[in-house]
Amino acid sequence: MKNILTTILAVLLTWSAVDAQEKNTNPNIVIIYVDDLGYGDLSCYGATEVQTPNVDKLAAGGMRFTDGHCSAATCTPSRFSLLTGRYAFRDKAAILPGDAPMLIKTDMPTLPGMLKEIGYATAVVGKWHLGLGDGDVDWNGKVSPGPLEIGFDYSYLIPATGDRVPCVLVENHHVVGLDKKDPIEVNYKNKVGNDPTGLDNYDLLRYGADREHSKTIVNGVSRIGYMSGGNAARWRDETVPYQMLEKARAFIDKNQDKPFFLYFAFHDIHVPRLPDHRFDGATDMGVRGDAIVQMDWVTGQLIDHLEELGIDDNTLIVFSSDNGPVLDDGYADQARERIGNHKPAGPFRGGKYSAYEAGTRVPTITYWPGTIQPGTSDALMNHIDLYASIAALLNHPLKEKEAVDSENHLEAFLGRNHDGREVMLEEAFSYGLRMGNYKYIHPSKASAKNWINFVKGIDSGIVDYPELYDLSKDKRERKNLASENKKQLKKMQAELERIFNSEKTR
Ligand code: NG6
Ligand code: CA
Repeated sequence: MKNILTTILAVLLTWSAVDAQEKNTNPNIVIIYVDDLGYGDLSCYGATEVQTPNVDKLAAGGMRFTDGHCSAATCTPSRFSLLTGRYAFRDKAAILPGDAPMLIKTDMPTLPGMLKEIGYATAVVGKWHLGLGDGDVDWNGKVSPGPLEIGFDYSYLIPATGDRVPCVLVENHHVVGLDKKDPIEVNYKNKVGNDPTGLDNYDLLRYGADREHSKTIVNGVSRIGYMSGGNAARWRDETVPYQMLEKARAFIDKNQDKPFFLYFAFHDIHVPRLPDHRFDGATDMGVRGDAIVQMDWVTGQLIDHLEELGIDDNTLIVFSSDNGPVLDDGYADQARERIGNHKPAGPFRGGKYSAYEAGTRVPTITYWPGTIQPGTSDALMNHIDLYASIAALLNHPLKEKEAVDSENHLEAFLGRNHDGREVMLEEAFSYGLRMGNYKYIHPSKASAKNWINFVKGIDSGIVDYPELYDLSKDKRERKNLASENKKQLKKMQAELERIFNSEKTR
């Protein structure tokens, strides 16, 4: 009798497993989002001073885009657009302080929310920088709202950036490893507690820093903002990549039998650049180059893991970056001095913060063995379109107010055509607009101009006259055609105006 029952049970279990497999044929989706990685920072995009064999493997086996863009030249707006399919200007998304409230409202449709609705297990592991809490976040209690309130089932986060307090990791709703007897206090205006700051204790620092980055010292590096307490929970920058990798692997393991969405948001190669010592000297460029190699290694570990589980051919990987490159971003880490022959922005003008091409034109690769045929595409692509394109892949209709700026370019993302966008906004401290190979930059009086031009040493694209370039002849945006091609200029100005005044519906 017992044997018969066991057999029946075994048959039932097998049936339900087969049933589950049949239901779950949707591909896994992994977005690997590097921080501040420039167009020229990978060997598959022409770098010679650093080798990135793991990302190169994605490029060689997938589609490598030469005109792929994040939506903005800084982090918060790019991530906002990636997850919501909305241009950042609509919701005034700009670089956030580390104690900012959650930027994505909980009733706003999101990419993870859509995927969850379709039956995906969803996770974000890595840098968040989209705000947490509703205005007075309680780091010692429940940190909410956050990713779990906008469609993620699991989150493991650097709350803002590596250079901003609080320097603790947040898993789901709680700070990891917090000793309640040593509560965290965060203040972006006034000093709290007795921790040394960079301003007063220069001798304790591993790197010199600008004034903004000279507040509370954590792990030998002064940060933006003050914090006290939470000593047991404070991160060690060198270990964070391994912790992220472990959490990502665990999420994949747990959900390998059903479709999952993993948004893996690297902290590398943002400042402070503190790669683990095993990568010391991996390049001749110092920590910025070594952080690229670390990022490449972690990417390789993720790919290996998918292969080991035998799910790589049912997984779409999108690899890209949240904005263009920067060398000196607040710390004296020798990135500028040791750059040598390396060209972080490749052939393009500008970099992070800039309205010129290098602000948003970043490495962009899609990889899906067996489905995407290897190749290179010059289609005009933008991360903001992943939302509508993934919806199309899954035959999921979008609602009227969902992802209003996201266009379906699935065929181009999969390399089946090279059509891409006809018109594209590039958001920075000023605005750029692409129309085919024409590039327009809108006049601006943004006050960030001197800071970007002279402190960061990056051409900001903040100019008080209109600029027009023909990228087919002038990749580096050198010859301003605004006065000789008035017709094109007017057309693009009118289009920009139309975008700014457009309704927030599809
Ligand atoms: C800037 C920081 C910079 C970096 C950036 C955000 C100063 C002077 N500079 O305000 O170091 O943290 O914000 O970078 O504060 S991003 O990649 O997250 O957009
Ligand atoms: Ca960034």
